[in-house]
Amino acid sequence: MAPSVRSNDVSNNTDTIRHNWRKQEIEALFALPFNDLMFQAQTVHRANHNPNAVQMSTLLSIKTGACPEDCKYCSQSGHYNTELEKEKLIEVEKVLQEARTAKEKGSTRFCMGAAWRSPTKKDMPYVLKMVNEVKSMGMETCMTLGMLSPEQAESLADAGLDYYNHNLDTSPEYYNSIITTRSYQDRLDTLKHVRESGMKVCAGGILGLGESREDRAGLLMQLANLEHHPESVPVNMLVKIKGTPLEAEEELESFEFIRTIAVARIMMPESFVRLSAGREAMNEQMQSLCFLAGANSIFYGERLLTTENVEEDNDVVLFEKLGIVPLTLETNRSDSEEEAELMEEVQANQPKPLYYDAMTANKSSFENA
Ligand code: SAM
Ligand code: DTB
Ligand code: SF4
Repeated sequence: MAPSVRSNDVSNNTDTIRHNWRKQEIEALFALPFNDLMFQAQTVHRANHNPNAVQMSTLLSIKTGACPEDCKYCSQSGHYNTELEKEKLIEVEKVLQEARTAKEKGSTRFCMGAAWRSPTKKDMPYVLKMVNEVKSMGMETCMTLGMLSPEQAESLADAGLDYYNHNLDTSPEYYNSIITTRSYQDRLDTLKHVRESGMKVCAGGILGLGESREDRAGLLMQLANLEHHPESVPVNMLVKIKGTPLEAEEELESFEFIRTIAVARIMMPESFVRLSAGREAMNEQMQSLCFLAGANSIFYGERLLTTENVEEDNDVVLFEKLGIVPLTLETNRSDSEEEAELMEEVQANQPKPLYYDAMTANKSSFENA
C-alpha cells in the first residue's frame, strides 16, 4: 500500500530554507514512493540550481596514514592493519604540480586532506603556504585536516582557504559504534569554528556503515538544523577497506543511497550535494539517478585520498551522455556576489554630478536602439 504522505505539493519546499527539521518529517520523506521523492527533489533542485551543471573538485592526500583516530571505515587509521603506504606531509611544490594538473583538466576546486587528529603548530606554516599558492593559481581551495581550534580556523581563513571539510559521518546515536577517539560534539565544535572564521563549510557523512534509515535521517537532521546549511554536503558510500572492522559490511541498497541524496537535496535546497566516495563501484545508471535526485558535485580525478576514483575519461563520457557540463567558477558565483560586482560597476560609471556628457549619452542611446 502506498504511504499516506503525498508529494505533489512541492510549493513549500522550493524556496524555503529551514533549520527546524523533525525526525518524523524526514522519515516521511524517506518513505515516499520513489518517483514522488525524485519529483520533489528535482523540483527543489531546479528552483535552486542549474540542473545540468556539476561542480568538480579534485582530491589530494597531503599526509597519508598513521592517524591516531580509530574511525572504523578508514584506511588511514593507525589502529588497523590496512597495508597502506604511509607518507609524511608532502612538499608544497608537489601539491602545486597536482593542483595545476587538476585545473588543466577542468576541476575548479582543489581539496587537500591530511590524516591528522588535528594539525600541530609545526604543520600550520606548510598548510598555509599550500592554501596561499593554490589559491593564487585561480582555484578554489578546500582542506580537511581534522579538528581545528578557533585560531587555526582563523589563520586558514586569512590565508584564503575557501572551504573546510569536516564530516559528521553519521547520526549522533550511531556515532560511537564507528569512532571512539573523537566525540560528536568535537566535530560540531570544529564546524562552529570554521563557520565563525568566515570559511565555507563542507560537511556530510558516509552511508553503508551498518546504520539504519533512522540514522541516515538523523545525520541529515544534524546537518540541516545547523544555523547555516553547509555550502557543500558530501555523501560518501563506504569504500570497504581490507583490514578495517567494516571490511565485510553488508552493501547498502542502491535505492536507499539515492533516496538519501534526494532527501538531502530537499532539506538543504541551496547546498551543493556531492556524490563522493564510492562512485567507482556505481554504474552509470545509478550515478545518473543520483544527479536526478539532486547531486550536483563530484570528486573528479583518478584518485580519492587513498583509493581509486572513477577514471576521468569515463566521467567525460557519462557527462556527454547526460548532457551535463562542468560548473565553472564564473557560473558558480552567487547572486549576491554578482549583485555586489554589478553595483561596483554601476557606481564606477556614475556620471560626475556637475556636468552632462551629451555625446556619450546620445551615442549609447543609438547603440541601444
Ligand atoms: N582526517 C580528517 C578527518 O577525518 O577529519 C580528514 C580526512 S577523512 C579521510 C575525511 C572523510 O572521508 C571522513 O570523515 C569520511 O567521511 C570519508 N571517508 C574516509 N574513509 C572513507 C571510506 N573508506 N569510505 C567512504 N568515505 C570515507
Ligand atoms: C569526503 O567527504 N570524502 C573525501 C573528502 N571528504 C576528503 C574523502 C573520501 C575518502 C575515501 C577513501 C580514501 O580514498 O581513502
Ligand atoms: Fe584519521 Fe580522518 Fe581516517 Fe578518521 S577519517 S582515521 S580522522 S584520517
